[in-house]
Amino acid sequence: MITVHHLNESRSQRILWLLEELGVPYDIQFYRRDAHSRQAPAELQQVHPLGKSPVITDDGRAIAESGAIIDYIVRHYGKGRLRPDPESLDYDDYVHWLHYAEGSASLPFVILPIANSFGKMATPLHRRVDHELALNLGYINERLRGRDFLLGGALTAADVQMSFVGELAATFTDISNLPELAAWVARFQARPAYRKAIERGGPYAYAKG
Ligand SMILES: N[C@@H](CCC(=O)N[C@@H](CS)C(=O)NCC(=O)O)C(=O)O
Repeated sequence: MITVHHLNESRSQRILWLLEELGVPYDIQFYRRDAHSRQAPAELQQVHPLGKSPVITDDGRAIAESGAIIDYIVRHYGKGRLRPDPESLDYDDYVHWLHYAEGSASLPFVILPIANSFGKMATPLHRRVDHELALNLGYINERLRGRDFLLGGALTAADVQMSFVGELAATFTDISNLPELAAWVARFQARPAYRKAIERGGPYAYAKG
């Protein structure tokens, strides 16, 4: 059975959500962030050398990186669900969103708190971060125009992977001028499987409502 090594208030929440959407049984091993530094406890390094979350273990193997974990779960347990046909053009888009989430879209959110901690000294950095946020969030908003989910009318695992970016945007930026993005976050957060994953994973500040 899959074990999700789950750090509170973290990207591993979306792995719990994916497993709930697929109805795949799983165990959770809980880890708590240090209250001051927000870092993961050292025990997580015994599961995977990077010591980050999410990590899953399955059949004696540890798999790290959200995108790789999502791809693994969909391939091994999805039975063709939550992804387009691999022979279709949509599949290329699906792979784009799976990689884009952590490859580019989340980067300005990693830099933002660092820039904030430098105060006025970081003004040039802030300008760049603001530019990247506007560029990336605008791109996601446009993609969602006329679509309920990133690939069209139905949720795919690409939405699950991108959900953390949407939640960071809704939490740390003003998305009132990005109505498609705001509606998408509200739409996926209302799903029963999403709510169930929070019941199992514990408090999650990025969940609204
Ligand atoms: N790109 C990685 C990011 C992993 C990551 O940085 N996870 C954060 C939680 S959201 C973490 O473990 N932070 C605690 C730490 O760095 O000690 C992924 O998507 O899996």
